[in-house]
Amino acid sequence: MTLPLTFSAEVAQARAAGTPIVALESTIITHGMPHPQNIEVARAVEADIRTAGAVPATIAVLDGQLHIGLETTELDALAQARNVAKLSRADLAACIARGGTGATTVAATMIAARLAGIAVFATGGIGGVHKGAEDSFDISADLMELAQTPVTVVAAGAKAILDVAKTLEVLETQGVPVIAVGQDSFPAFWSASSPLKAPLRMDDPAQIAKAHTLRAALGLPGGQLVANPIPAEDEIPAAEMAPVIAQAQADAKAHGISGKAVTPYLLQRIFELTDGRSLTANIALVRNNARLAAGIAAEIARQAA
Ligand code: PSU
Ligand code: MN
Repeated sequence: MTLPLTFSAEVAQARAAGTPIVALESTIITHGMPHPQNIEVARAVEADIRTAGAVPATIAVLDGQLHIGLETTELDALAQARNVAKLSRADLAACIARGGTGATTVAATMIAARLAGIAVFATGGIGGVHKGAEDSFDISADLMELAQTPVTVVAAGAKAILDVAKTLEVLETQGVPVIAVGQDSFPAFWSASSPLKAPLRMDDPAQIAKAHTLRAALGLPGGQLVANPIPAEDEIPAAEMAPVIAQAQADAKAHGISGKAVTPYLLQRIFELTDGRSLTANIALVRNNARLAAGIAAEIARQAA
């Protein structure tokens, strides 16, 4: 059986020419941000990657085809579409089998990136262990994906809506390298730092690229989590975010939100409670991650040549 893979014209050309490619997820577009900011961000992030000398590959399932890179019209349509499925590891094959359309999470984007030979992927924040997971068992499949799929994921840490300490514990158990960039502390998404120290620190993209390649050479499965703090001028201090997060969580509980709906609900509620400031910070950190990811992808390509 041949996989129904479709490459955008730009990605097909980059693959032929050996230009570094950076994968991008689509759940952040369909479930993580409101329209029209979502399409503006999606376009800006792609442009940032091109400016940095790499080619963006936004990943999604459209009518049963796994797309590696979206054409402009496809990206526009996805950003406006309603009721798009959120696809993680468990959902990818079923969506393709049905001829459906869905946006890929971090886990599903990693799977697609590996299939396409893309080593580096930029996003906002990974999913993780939710607060209260000891009762809900809500742990994102993103963590187990990092343990088994060899893609380096650049994120601004884990969203502070999660139990970040437990998230780091699961990543350690799963053998996932968690590498902070430019600081010792693990970043907290909207805030540049957290009270938690990251297990590893590397400030040089070339070293991160080398570690990526060395994992494969050592026969280790899985990827790396590169934790890139939001630029200081764009952050919302953790003390300001804490009550907002608590309020959003209480609202989620009161409304009985569960499963896949939890993360999108919390992000939307936090957007409302901060009068949009959370989104402004979110945009800044994703673009910052895209630039670093392009640098790491270029180094991986250079070191392989
Ligand atoms: N980070 C964001 N916005 C998002 C997400 C992460 O800034 O929308 C999405 C990612 O796609 C991530 C997913 O993989 O949330 C995690 O969802 P869950 O907790 O249901 O696994
Ligand atoms: Mn979950």
